[in-house]
Amino acid sequence: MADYREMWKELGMDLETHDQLCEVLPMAFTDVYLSQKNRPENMGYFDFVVSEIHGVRPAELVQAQKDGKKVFGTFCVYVPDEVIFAADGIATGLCGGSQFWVPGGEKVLPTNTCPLIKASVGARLDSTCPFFKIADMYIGETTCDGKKKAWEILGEDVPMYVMDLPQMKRSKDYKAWAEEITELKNKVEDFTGNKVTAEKLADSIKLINNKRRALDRLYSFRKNKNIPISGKDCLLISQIAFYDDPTRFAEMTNKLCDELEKRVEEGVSVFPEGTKRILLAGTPLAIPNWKMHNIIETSGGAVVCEEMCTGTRYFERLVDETKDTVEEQIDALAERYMGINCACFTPNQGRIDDILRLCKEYDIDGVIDINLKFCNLYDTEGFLVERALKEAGIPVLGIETDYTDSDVQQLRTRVGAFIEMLER
Ligand code: BJ8
Repeated sequence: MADYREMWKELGMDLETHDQLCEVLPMAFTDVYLSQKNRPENMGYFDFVVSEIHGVRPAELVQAQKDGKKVFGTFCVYVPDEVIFAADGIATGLCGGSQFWVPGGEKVLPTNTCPLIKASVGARLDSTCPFFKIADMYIGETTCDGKKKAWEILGEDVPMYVMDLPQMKRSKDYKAWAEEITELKNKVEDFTGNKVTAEKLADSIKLINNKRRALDRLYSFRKNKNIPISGKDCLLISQIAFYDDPTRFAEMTNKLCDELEKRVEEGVSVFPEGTKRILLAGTPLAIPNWKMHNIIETSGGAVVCEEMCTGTRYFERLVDETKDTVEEQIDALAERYMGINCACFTPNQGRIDDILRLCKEYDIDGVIDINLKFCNLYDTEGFLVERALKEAGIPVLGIETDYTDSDVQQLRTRVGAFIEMLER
């Protein structure tokens, strides 16, 4: 990584502790990623972004702030980035995916909080992540209890705005979410000093839809019998999607897709014939959480789809681009975002239908249902998900894990045995 110490210092980061993170991350990346054979050449861009993870994009954000822009940190795929970009703001995902930050979160949160929340709070309070220091405002949401309470703690440290997400999907809930999006628009307009016009919102709807189209295209190649890209690489791209510049991200993902198109024509696969096709369902895998993909893909499986927020929940379905008043555009946003099926909704049959549909589309041999430890929502919903899969005759393995490496050997044994029993 180039030298960004001056920037980190100016951001008020704890440089000494941050150095420790900078030492371990490249090793983990080399072990998990660079050891793969026959990777697409155009993964080079994404490798570069990760190798400079705390440098290159943060430097762009700092420059944007010097040019008068505001940066908004988000934690959930229900928060509509379109509104932020339409006010000339920049949205960046902030979810923490490293055990490195968990002890910092545990200083203020109960131990039995999910690692994603603990890592996110720890990254901010310990000042060891530039993204958390750069964001001028955080946008939280009322999804799970852990997050709701974490916002109150983070809100003492940084301006925090919380969107009230409905927990059911009746027509009045769609209306309520449209109202919340309108209030977000007002807040963002106040904070940036920029008006969200219909023209600007139309542009940002296209901007974010293009990112979704690129990811959808990427995922479509994984439906092939010959799989031209590993699940690990696709996960990395999904994770980068949350914080990279959206225009450049879509461009680089499409460039990679052009290469994958050729690979498919030539019948290139990064996995040997007969490798079992796995769908991962469940809680999100925030960067740099590559643990499960690495275990599966070094145990005779190929991850070909993630029914996760770092996966299909992030990009499936576009926002209607044909509306031309702000009010109609906000309704279109509400419609698209309320179509996401997170376990925080009740009832949530839509998510089970999604998983069954994805199993068909991606020709799945087995599903691994992953739950981040202490996520009560996905853990409880796991019962219904796993029952539906069994009824459909699709083998499923439920796994609960966290960000530590302490269960890797045990998981390897369980995943290995599961893949072994899958028939083709
Ligand atoms: S839309 S999955 S990003 S809420 S894993 S913090 S739910 S205790 S991350 Fe999520 Fe939005 Fe839903 Fe997606 Fe809470 Fe569960 Fe932790 Fe979670």
